[in-house]
Amino acid sequence: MTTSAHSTSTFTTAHSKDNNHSDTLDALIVGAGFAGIYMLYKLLNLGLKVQVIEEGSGVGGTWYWNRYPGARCDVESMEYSYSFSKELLQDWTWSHRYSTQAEIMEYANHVVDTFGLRPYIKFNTKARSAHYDEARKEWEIKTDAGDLYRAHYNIMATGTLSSVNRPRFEGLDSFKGEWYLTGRWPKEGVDFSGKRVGIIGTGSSAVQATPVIAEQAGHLTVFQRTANYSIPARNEPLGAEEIDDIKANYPGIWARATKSRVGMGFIELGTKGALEATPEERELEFSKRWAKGGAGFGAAYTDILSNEAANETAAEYVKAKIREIVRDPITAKILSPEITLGCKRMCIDSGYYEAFNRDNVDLVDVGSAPIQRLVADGIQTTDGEYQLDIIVFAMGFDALTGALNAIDIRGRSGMALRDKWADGPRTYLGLASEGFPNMFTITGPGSPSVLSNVLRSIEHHVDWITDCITFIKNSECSEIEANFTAEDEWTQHVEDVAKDTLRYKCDSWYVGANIPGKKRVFLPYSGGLPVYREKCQDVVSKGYEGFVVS
Ligand code: N01
Repeated sequence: MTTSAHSTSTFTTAHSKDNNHSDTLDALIVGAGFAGIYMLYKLLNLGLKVQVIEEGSGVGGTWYWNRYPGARCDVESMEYSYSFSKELLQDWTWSHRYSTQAEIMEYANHVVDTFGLRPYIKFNTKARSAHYDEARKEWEIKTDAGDLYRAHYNIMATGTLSSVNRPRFEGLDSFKGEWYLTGRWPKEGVDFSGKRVGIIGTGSSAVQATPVIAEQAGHLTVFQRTANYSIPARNEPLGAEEIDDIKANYPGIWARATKSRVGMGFIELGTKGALEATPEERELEFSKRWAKGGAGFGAAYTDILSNEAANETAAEYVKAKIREIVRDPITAKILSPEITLGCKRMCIDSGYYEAFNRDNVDLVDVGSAPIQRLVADGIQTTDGEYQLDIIVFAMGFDALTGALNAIDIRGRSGMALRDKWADGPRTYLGLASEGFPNMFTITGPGSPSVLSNVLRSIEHHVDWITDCITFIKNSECSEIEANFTAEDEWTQHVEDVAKDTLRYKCDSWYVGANIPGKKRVFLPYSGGLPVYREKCQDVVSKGYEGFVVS
């Protein structure tokens, strides 16, 4: 039990600690983020022998590493929460509409300690390889710490946005100042006071970090390659009445989330196309959503992500807001996106555009004058040199496949997952891949994952995997594996559904375009959570159709 001010009680779990990694485990889980934590909870409650290994020294996954200034949730905290335990929902109280990274970490630790999960997690332990031993029908997992685990099931809870896109700039070693990655932020924090700071990137991480660093630094230069859209969060403390109301209505909220394409019960989804509304109606609707803040802005109309003209109406609204907020017209113009709204994930900010009105903040357009190299004193672009003491790289992640491909995963006949996925990930439902029996990927490529409130997708996958393992156990079988045809059809389906969305055409991490050399493939499933859940349920109802159970 933590000493968290958010928590008022302890409740129970029914399992005992009995893990020794020299014995064969029922399951080895890689990663102690939100997926790994819940998977551990479920499997322990099945009475299985389970071990989690985690690279960090604490739980929280991507939240553990992304402790950059301003890091916050951009899904409302009251629903960026586990829904599996009624007691937990009542026991925990979030302080703000969008909570800080620190509070999310408190929550993750609270869950782990409340359910007695910590003894089953080995920290500072990075998975190096996972090889399937066909004769023993077991996975052999080796770690950087020199451990060897054998496990019947190998469950990858490695996260979707966890493998950092590291800077590859020429001259990085010659830079005399300090540099940091938002996705690997030092625990002790960074002192920006009086410093000349540069931040590279203008995605969600940079959009959150910029206003906070601007307040601390002597001077901040934002290096923007592509302008993206950002919607104000309108973050504020949650009132007692609002909290009580939400807590009393959780069943309804989860029911709505289950029916929502994006797994969010709080977001009011528009019911008609943008072009069906008059310009006055649209202005009213966008203004209402802009004033409310958050991701609901993009859900104003049904066709914003499928129809260029509809998209343009929302995009124009945001660009007008940028012109209204940012006093310098040249800066406002550079900040105005030329891309389709939502094709790169929209950002949610607290004072991002306003930060450019500060005297100590400059914007540099490295889209038109690219960064050439880092030099001893800063950054050199084709336009000139910028003198810096600190550089912050907010350049995102090798999304969905990066963390899996970083591990030497080998299935039948020594086949390497990264070779099999060289032309893009091939999965069945984003949960499994042919040739890799008894291996599951929580929120893997080909599942809704990042196109939803990821907590809902995690819970869905973990519940599905738990039911599947129970089925295998009860049927006295020992292996489950996706079959080639089912995987082929699903992989094609993921691509086909994506083609109908505007996101398909744009260069973003959704298609791997942010990583040099990464094959361009639409990574998550864009058919929506309800359709996806139905498909997963259908597979089960038909006796795990598309899987070979032996
Ligand atoms: O990463 P990004 P992020 N030279 O990939 C730029 C989630 N998230 O960490 O667009 C110059 O979005 C790149 O430019 P461009 C959320 O899902 C959630 O910010 O490729 N610039 C871009 O501007 C989000 O979508 C929260 O031209 C370079 C930036 O770096 C996802 O994580 C908070 C460059 C990268 O933006 C990723 O967000 C934070 C180069 N060589 C993140 N290389 C929540 O609040 C890259 N860039 C929950």
